[in-house]
Amino acid sequence: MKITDLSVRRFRYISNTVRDSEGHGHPGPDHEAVQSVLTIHTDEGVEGYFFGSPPQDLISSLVKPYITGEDPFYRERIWHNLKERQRLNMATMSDRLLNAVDLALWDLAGRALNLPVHKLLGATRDKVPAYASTMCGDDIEGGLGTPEDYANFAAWCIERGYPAFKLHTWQPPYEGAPDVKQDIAACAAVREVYGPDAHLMLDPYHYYSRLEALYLAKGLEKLDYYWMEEPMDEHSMSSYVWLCEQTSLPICGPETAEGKMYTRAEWIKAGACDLVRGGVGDLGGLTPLMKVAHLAESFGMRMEVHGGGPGNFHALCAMGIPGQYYERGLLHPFIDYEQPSPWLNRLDDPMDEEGFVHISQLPGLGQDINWEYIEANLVE
Ligand code: LLH
Ligand code: MG
Repeated sequence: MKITDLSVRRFRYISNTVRDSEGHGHPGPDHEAVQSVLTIHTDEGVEGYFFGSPPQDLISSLVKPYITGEDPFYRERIWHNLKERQRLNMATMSDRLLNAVDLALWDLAGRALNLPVHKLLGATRDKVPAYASTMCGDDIEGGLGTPEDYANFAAWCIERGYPAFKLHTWQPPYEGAPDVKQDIAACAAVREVYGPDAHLMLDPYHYYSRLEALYLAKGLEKLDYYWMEEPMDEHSMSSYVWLCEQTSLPICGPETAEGKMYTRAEWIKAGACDLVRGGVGDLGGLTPLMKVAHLAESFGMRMEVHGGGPGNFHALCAMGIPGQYYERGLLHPFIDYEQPSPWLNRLDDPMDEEGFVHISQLPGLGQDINWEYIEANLVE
């Protein structure tokens, strides 16, 4: 089989999420937005898909020349070739671009062999417990504006079945943010609601100082939190070593630091994290995510996968030392997460009443795509 072409189709949909000036998502009025789907075509008619593709011009100029004519089953070779081209194309050839191509190739392989991706990888399970992962704090009345709002939302999440809960707290541009005392107040309010035994996590503002991060860690030790992620700029690995040496609270990272599996190896070696982190989007695909999962396993460490979506979910269903939770969200009292995106016929991560998300058994990434919707809403 040979790759013959890569194409990107764009289509309209109605979104209820808006971005603040720092790029964080929050609920907002319904408005028209555009989604895109990358298709990898082959000479045998089998295709692979990825939603959220970078634009066609980047795919055409940076990817197409290098992978047209390749056998799509040579994912590892393709990924390495693209990774090595990043060096002279830093500004344009992002890990997110690599992720789009890599996931479309995994999808294609699964469709060609009629197997879901977790079974191609070597599956360990078909369901994973989820934690409720909130959007970042806001100033919306009845939203996520106060510690009490987080407590009220936590009560709703318990009812829905989530066994665990992670707060993303307030960040600029919200007035008064960031504020470590307000973060701890919100974490205390959620502990109160979830009770003493539940697993609770915090993901605060990402640019606190060392002393602010330590203040948070000490507060969370008292509240018996399960982990904290990314309280400081992850480019300063020494700051994370410093933090880990002074707290018994598990520190989970790195999440957004560049450098794929190489960075994760350095963090493990330096003692900069207790739980390893990364997702398909951060690392450049499922191919490198599985390398990091195996790296973590080799050091007897758990890897907690960043973010949801089919690539991350299939990885979680194929890990030796399993990541404990699937990150479901981002959630908010005013967003109906149970409603599938209009281009899908069903959710990628349906959750039962006990808080388990169940992996799709459809071939490839397992998405049930509504092509009729996509065709009817194409943007020229
Ligand atoms: O900053 C945000 O919007 C969130 O932190 C987001 O990146 C989220 O995906 C995350 O960090 N999850 O762990
Ligand atoms: Mg995070």
